[in-house]
Amino acid sequence: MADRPSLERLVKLNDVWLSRKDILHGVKKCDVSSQKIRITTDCGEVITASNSRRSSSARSLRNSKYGKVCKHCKLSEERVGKFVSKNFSDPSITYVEPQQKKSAPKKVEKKSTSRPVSVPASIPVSAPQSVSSQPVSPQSVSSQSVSVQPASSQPVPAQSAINQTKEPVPVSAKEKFSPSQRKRLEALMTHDEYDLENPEMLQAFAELEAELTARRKQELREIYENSREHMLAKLERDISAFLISKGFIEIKSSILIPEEYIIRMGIDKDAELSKQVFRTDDGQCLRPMLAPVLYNYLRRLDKILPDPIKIFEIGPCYRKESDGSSHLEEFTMVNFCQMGEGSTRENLVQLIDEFLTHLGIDYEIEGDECMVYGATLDVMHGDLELSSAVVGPVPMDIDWGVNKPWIGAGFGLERLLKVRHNFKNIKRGSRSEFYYNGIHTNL
Ligand code: ATP
Ligand code: 9VF
Ligand code: MG
Repeated sequence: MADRPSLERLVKLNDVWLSRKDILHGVKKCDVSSQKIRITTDCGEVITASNSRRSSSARSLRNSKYGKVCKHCKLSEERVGKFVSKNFSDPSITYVEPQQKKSAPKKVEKKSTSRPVSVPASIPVSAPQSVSSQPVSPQSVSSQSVSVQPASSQPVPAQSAINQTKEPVPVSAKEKFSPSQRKRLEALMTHDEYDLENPEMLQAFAELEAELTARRKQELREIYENSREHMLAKLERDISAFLISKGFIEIKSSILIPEEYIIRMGIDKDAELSKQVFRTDDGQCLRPMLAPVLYNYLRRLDKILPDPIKIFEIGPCYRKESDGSSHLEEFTMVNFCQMGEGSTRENLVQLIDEFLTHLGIDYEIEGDECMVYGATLDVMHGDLELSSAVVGPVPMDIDWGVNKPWIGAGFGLERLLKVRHNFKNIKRGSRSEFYYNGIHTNL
């Protein structure tokens, strides 16, 4: 096995490529990454394949068997002959791979045994398992350019074609779409454009998919033409401007915080929230909330700034709770708080009202309890909690060196987007490679 030439080497030796239909093409250009090989044929076709010695492409090139010669590549007889009659014991050709090239792909191949090399037939909607999301290590890139698989080259149309031919005339919508087709259509719909459960839905999958794909492409092109803003980033900017206009100072602190802050927030080791914390191996963790550092700011700024102190931070928070349509492992929180004069429940409610009126979001306030603060005012939109808000002081203030009354509220930005855009799943508005402003990116 060790002397089996890499696919890249086979292409370079042979100077030809065999398509899946066994058509022999001339090779004009060959780009290689650790995982993929991208061939530009003499006839102008661009083919991407798995860059593996064990791939079917490598086997075909080793075996020198082909069906037809591509008419458009205009291959000379000499070139075809060289391919057919090539002799692997030719002493002028060395099959020993350059050292660094040999070890890097080997590692990748090992990896590929535990996961499918080709993109699975069902289209990955949100699961980050697709091969193209694998990082490419710089050492393993063995030629000019890194071949990044464009989303459009995934075998979506091929699958549609297969389903189209296999699918019998539908009796009802329920029988009409396979689970993977349904998943694909749901991913493509930004709102309820079609009721897939309705038996009157007589359009074929391929037709529907094409229609939705065209709409989504058009929307992305319009965004590129006009606003070019990401909805999450824009919401952060809007909130930031609003709070600054209300006299709050903006803070940006570290996402990595000492693990000890979690304990000091009254979250003991056995608590649910403690189990949700992502910890590093050096006593730090990814912050699950903004309050600990805001406490430190309130304590310090109280010695410097006039009373009341009004501060806020907006940024990523992390909790191990990705289940459901309202929880993300990586979400964005805004926490605003005021300490000192005017820290009353009435002012807190008024501030929340101005905040959500500014954002155009309906809400109701409910009383709740939580382990960190005790009593909270939960801001709800239907069954969805948009925020927990608190009127201090609370006993743990002593542990943070804070000794004045305070009010504060923490909102999840992705939940605000979910409500504003009526998203079924919070992922549409989150940090993601699969959705841009709620639009599926694999089009
Ligand atoms: P829930 O009970 O819905 O899990 P929570 O009470 O644990 O939320 P808080 O600690 O009160 O959440 O955090 C304040 C706000 O941050 C929440 O009201 C919500 O808007 C948002 N938030 C919290 N956890 C998440 C998450 N995992 N994904 C998205 N947003 C979240
Ligand atoms: C209320 C939500 C303790 C005065 C520095 C800031 C608040 C909002 C809490 C958040 C949390 N608390 N997810 O605290 O404003 O901390 O649980 Si302060
Ligand atoms: Mg809460």
